[in-house]
Amino acid sequence: MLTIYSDDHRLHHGRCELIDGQLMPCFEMPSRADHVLERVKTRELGAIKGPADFGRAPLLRVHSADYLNFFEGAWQRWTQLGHEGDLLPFTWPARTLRSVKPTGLHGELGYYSFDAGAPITAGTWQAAYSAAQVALTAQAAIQAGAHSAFALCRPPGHHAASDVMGGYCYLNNAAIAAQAFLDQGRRKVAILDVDYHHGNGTQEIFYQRRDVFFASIHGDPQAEFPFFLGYADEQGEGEGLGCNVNYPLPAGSDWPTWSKALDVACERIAAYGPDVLVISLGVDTFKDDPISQFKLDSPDYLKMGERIARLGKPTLFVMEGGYAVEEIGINAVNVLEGFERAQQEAQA
Ligand code: Q9C
Ligand code: ZN
Repeated sequence: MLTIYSDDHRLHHGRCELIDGQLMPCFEMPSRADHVLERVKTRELGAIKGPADFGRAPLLRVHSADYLNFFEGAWQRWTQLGHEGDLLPFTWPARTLRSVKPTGLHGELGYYSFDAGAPITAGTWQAAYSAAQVALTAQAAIQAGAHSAFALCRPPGHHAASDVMGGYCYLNNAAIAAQAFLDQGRRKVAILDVDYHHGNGTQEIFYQRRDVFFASIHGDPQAEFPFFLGYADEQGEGEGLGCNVNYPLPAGSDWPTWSKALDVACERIAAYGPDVLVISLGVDTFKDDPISQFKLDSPDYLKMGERIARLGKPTLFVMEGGYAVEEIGINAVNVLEGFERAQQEAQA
């Protein structure tokens, strides 16, 4: 399987995040991608290539122009105000306030974010821009005939909505790639989000659409981030009604429980009949993940890849979360190897 990767991810290195009342070093750190890349190499998964540059146009198909302009320019505004630490939001237009867009930097940042988990640093825009190009380059390989490809994206993307950042995410790499498939002639795309957290950004982007089916298996938002989206009764709206499906699972869920949800999700995807599949590949479902509560073990990821392969669709894997840094490479690449093994057996 081809892997697309860019060193630009290193340009994004947030300093800290607030966890249980403590400022902690960001869990979403550069070594995550390093470990995945290392495992891709040692397992000889396939060629590793850098991204092409498709420009801003495919990003604008998913994100608003004002959001992209704000994100790109925020760091310079922050340094012009004399600051050098990470730029972090701390006030949001919650229910009792108005969703006006203030002109000052902090007001605008609150308008364009939903939590304090997405710090903007000097290189964040460039890293996120390159991650989107990584996803688009892997998408282009599938469009050119490859059956699968792996976009080793960092920072991740599935919490980023059309004009809101948060949850370590800025640009929705999976959504940008899915939209590119449609813009290049595919009629129906399914996105399966296996990250531990609900893909609220991806859901929002496609909620009223019937050309994209979104399925997510995740920690129950009653008790887990992002708390305010990801419930089982969210089924899509208007034309998109029936094209969104959430599988919230309780803390402690292990492979027997998790894989039942995967089977049901795969059946729904098969019934939808997509031309192509995009996997939001988070491996924070791992038993030793420091911020998550599921109990998947490393061999389970092979089975996950096998089940996905049985859908028989061209498949783009897009890296999302996973914070057990030592095991993130094993777990992510296990999904890809399980997929390839099942795929080769099906062909033989
Ligand atoms: N007490 C992704 O996996 N906050 N984002 C966690 C834990 C945010 C995760 C706080 C988690 C975001 C892409
Ligand atoms: Zn996650």
